[in-house]
Amino acid sequence: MSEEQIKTLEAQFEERIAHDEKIEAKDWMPEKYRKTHIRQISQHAHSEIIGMLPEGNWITRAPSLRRKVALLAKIQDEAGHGLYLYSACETLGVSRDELYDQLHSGKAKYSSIFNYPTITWADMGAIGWLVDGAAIINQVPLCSTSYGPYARAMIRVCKEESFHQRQGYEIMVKLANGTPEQKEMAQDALNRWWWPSLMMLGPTDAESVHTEQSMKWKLKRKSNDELRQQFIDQTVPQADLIGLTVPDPDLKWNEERQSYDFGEIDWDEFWQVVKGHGPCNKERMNARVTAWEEGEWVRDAAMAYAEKKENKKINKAV
Ligand code: BYC
Repeated sequence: MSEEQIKTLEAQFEERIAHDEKIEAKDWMPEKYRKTHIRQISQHAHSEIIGMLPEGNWITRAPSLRRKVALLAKIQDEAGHGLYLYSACETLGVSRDELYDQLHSGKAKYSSIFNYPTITWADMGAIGWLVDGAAIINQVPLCSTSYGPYARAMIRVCKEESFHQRQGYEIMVKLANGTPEQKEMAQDALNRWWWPSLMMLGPTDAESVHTEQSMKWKLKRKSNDELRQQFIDQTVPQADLIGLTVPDPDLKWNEERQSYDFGEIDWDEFWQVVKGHGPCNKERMNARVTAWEEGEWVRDAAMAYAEKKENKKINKAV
């Protein structure tokens, strides 16, 4: 293709983005747009898959049958989210095997939040309330992202995430209204998950390398700092309502801005976790790679069965 032709296609592409038209898999798109989407969608898919592990740790120890069923369903939803997202990513011309390989070799990123331990039952409440809460705030704008397959996957994901958030908050409400020990457990979980949840929304706008371009392409519809502020403003009143204290001495309602001012985030901790040095990075990767290797016979058996069925069909047709 000549340079002139590419320029024309680029101009048409920008025009479509400006008119909020969805870009579909078979449409022409700039190579950088395709690569940026593969990066973000695959990181998102990996986060859903690795995100099952901290909660999976509590399935056998859920305090009642009702809690166990709800937790199992939530984790299963996350597996589903990972699969929709891998499928959306594949429409951009990358294979599922390549994506898994990037995750298992440690080349691909996944959300920092899943590298923290889940040490009490209250952590199941805190994850649903705070982590899924932050995820919804980040993902609702993604429902109107410019790439069609990603936007459509996000609509379904968001519907399920809002149940997850309520499930988590309900656990926190119960614990906060329980015995002093239970309330203390809820407060301890909030203390440990609050700051990592703020970090999960990504580096500050000043530090974010991709935001500017991603906003132009309408991949991102809001910046990391805007989403973080929205999360804080939404979540602090929820903590107040159940008598828990957000662990930030600098948190203060700002009458003028009609928003909360908040304390300094420890960005060194964030980057350490992103670089693989968080409390559970190694444990998460080991668990994932082991599950993948030990599941090989299941994949092989499914493939053998599918091939056998296919051969039968062909033989019948002949
Ligand atoms: N953790 O320029 P920036 C869930 C990286 S799953 C690790 O701001 P961008 C759930 C970033 O990748 C939730 N790395 O990037 C599941 C970039 O590095 P690369 C996951 C992070 O993309 C189970 C560099 O830092 N949600 O909901 O414009 C149970 C510079 O950042 C993180 C999604 O994935 C992080 N937290 O903005 C419960 C949503 N933050 O790629 C819940 C989709 C940044 O250049 N993703 N980095 O090597 C997004 O919206 C955006 O990718 C982000 C980051 C806001 C996360």
